[in-house]
Amino acid sequence: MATTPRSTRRARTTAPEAFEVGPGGETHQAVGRGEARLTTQQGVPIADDQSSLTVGERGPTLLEDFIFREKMFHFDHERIPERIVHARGYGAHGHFETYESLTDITTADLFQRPGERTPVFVRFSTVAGNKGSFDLARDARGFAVKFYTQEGNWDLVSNNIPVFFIQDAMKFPDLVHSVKQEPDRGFPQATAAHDNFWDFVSLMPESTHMVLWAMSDRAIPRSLRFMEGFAVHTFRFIDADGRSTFVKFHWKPLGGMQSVVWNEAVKINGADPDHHRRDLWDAIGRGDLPEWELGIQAFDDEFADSFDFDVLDPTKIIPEELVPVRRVGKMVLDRVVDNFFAETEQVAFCPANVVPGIGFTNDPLLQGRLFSYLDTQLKRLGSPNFTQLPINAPKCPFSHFQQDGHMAFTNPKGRANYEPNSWSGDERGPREDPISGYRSAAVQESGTTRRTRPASFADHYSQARQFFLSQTPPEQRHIVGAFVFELSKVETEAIRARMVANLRNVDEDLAEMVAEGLGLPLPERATPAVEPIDLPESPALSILLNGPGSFAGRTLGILVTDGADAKTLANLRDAAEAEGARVQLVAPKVGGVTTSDTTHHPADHKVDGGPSVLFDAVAIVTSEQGATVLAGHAPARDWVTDAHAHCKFVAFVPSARTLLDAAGISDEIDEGYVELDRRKTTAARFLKMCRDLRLWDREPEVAAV
Ligand code: HDE
Repeated sequence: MATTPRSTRRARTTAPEAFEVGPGGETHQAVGRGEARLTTQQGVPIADDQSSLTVGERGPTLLEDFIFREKMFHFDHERIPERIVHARGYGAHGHFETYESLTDITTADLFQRPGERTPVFVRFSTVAGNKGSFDLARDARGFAVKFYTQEGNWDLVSNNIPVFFIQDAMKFPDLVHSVKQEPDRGFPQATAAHDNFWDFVSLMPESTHMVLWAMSDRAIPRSLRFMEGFAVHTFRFIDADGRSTFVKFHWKPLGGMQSVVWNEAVKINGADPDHHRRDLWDAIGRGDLPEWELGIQAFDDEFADSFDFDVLDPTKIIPEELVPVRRVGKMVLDRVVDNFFAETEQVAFCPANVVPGIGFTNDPLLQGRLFSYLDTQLKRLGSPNFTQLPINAPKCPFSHFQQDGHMAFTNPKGRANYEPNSWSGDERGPREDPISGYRSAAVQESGTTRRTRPASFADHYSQARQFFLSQTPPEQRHIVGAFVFELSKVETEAIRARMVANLRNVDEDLAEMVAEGLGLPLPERATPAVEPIDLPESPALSILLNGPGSFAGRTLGILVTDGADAKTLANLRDAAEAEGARVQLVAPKVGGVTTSDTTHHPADHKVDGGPSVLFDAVAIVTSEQGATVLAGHAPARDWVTDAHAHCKFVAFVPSARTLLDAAGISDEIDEGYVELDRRKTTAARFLKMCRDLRLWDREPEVAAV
């Protein structure tokens, strides 16, 4: 066979083509790998990358081996400090489309023209865990969005919980120290279930509201695609006349909200620690694009003055029933990253990155954040020029006199590096823009300097109570279960008792159930700074009352064996596709199975690699013989008992009863089960049933949850 000579087969190596423009208009530094010749960083072609340079066959390595030294030197410096919080994250690109013009309340350029698209980059994260921790930790999720607008970058750095643990940035280092691993032993990580965290929050009544959210299913989302986002603080919109309107920002997932149950989260973390990032990657890859609407709650001083709570207090929400959320645009994530490090790791968000038309308030937590993020980026990214990294650089023209420093890539030409200057033409450099340049809201301030909390921040329990009472019974059960689980990991009984004493101010039943679950005598009620009041329930706070009503974007896991009925399997696949859902096959061997019609189907997982916790609903399509084999296989029995215990909808062929028997659940078959026959309508009925996501009525019956 004729072979191409090596020298012509390989692409000629050229100097790295510095920057390449991506589909979203962003720039990547392109170092082509494909067919290129392997070189050093200096561009020197490498003949042998397998062995270092030694004296003789078994002799010492030579210091002159610049190829080895360069490779090892660079490797030694590959890591940068992980984020002090939100270390574990995952990012994706997309765009934001404006629905309607908001010219009446803001000059923010991205909100002026309906239909206009602004590129975005989003990074989701957990808060407490280190970079290598697991995705399904019980934790708030970061939801940071960078809008590359035509008037500069706007970072909306949000969480999936609308309130925060503390009211003043001064307490942030204490909060974070308490939740992260304990300093003497270096564990536990990625969990708040330990003494230091509960010691801190039980001494800080202001954290109670957020603690309730953190113990709810909001803290264990099924997918990053199925959770809300909130910017927490009250911000300002500023109009062309400098007038400002208060605004709170919300993200509403168009896929509907959904969470998992705790027992499931624990198992997902073992089965697939990357569950959320894989889910996002897969969804974008298959074109099932995640979407959120951006909502605003806009209000004026009059509302702020009449509201029961201080709109500057970040431990409070404004119920949606009081100020409805107006949906002003839609974000679609349509592209995964090319390089995790360059984009997800190096992206630098900062709440101080606002654009003309958006401003701050005096929320003391927000004011502290305005300092912290820039400061931490310098430490993490090592140079004030991190803004020049392609993921951080604006996509609109920018021009300033800041210069030099480590790794300065965009270096202006010309003489002037100051202003005012009297140079002209290309020499003069940029000038201020008094018309459309950034202007802060004109706000009158006066007062005596002091360290204090305003009296208007003093009610720490009423909204926590409102949150608890607004939940459906299964959600309330989950909150109780979460408190019992977390506090049972606390070794010091006095801390458990102090927390339950606080909970008595939220709801007596809640406190009693938690005390009972801990085997703790009910402690005296903690004395609140302000007696809580009863607020109207807010249905918007429940996940289950705001479910998707659809199985679209969800995954049906089908347990299959050789000899399974081909028609039943095809019916399920068709019904799932019609519903917009995805199917994954789980088989005894990942090589797959051969169905009754002799068709071979590769599997997505083998049984213990694809436990049912990875799916939203399950089906069992086995042959008689296959079911008998699975019945003797512990992971297969767990597969069905877990699906049952996690209240999932289950479809099964009659022959699968052998497996259900062995798993001990044949007597517990309820209205969440569908026995499959060979009719398309039965499969369709099952998929329709799955729109409810879970059969919560089963929950009280199953001890495992
Ligand atoms: Fe952050 N936060 N934070 N935070 N935060 C950081 O900045 C901080 C707070 C949030 O994906 C850090 O670049 C202080 C609230 C997200 O890169 C740091 C206070 C909310 C992310 C920091 C808060 C957030 C961060 C760590 C209280 C919801 C990840 C690394 C005064 C509205 C962004 C970094 C990403 C990251 C400080 C409270 C959201 C240390 C001081 C409230 C989503 O600067």
